[in-house]
Amino acid sequence: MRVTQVPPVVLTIAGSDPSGGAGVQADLKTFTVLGVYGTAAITAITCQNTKGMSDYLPMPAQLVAAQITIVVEDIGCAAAKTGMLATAEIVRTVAKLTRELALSPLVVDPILRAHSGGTLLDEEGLRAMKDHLLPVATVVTPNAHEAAQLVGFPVDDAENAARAAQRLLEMGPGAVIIKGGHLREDAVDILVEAGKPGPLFLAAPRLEAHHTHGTGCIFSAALTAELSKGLPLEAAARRAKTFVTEAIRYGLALGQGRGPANVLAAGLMLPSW
Ligand code: PXL
Repeated sequence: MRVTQVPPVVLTIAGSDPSGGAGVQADLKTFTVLGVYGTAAITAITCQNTKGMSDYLPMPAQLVAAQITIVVEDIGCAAAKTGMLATAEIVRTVAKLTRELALSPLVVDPILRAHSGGTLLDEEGLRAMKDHLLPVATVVTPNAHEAAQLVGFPVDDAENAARAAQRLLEMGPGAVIIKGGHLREDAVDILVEAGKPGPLFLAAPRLEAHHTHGTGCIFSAALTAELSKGLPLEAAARRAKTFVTEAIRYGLALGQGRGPANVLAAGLMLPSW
């Protein structure tokens, strides 16, 4: 008899990007390349390509809840992440289900705006994120712009990013990683963890890259995949950073705008994972 070992099951709760570079599509590709089994609850259908987003339709919150529940009750969940949540009601529903279904570890990628500028979560959603979702997150992974909106002061260098990370930690998540891609200097990520001395600075050279569509989603998906394998947070964060750096280095010149970062190349560059 052949015995097949099953990989860890991971869940993404995020929006669909039909161009395949960000959102649920990026998450599932990243999960697959990193050797975990991806499941997905869709929060919104976006209409976008490499040039920008023209429209989106949020799903009813109860349909998001039903997707999560039917999957997790059947095949379980070794780790989960949230991406675009679209409405305050979806944010509150996901927070409630996180408690009820004991979704853990939970990576919260607090998507607020599209790269092209459109709002993906409004003011009420931001409030719900702070009040309900951050307190149940294992780790929250904002970029500098998202961190600034969450804390209410500018975040544009390592010093104020470290202060913002500490402020976000006080909102209740187990840890905070502020991604350095939008800071003025090197692409240094800042990690603070509750109960540990910090902050920790995770450095990487800044790449002159154009094809970067989906990098935020790829980082948080890779982090979720590595956490699902049982890695401690710092080790998982270092791997996720290396993974997304390689995906950016080999970004794909697809479409007429910003092409997608390349998770397949990243997986091939890091085969021992
Ligand atoms: O990169 C943020 C993001 C996340 N999820 C979806 C998106 C975008 C940006 O456009 O479309 C579905």
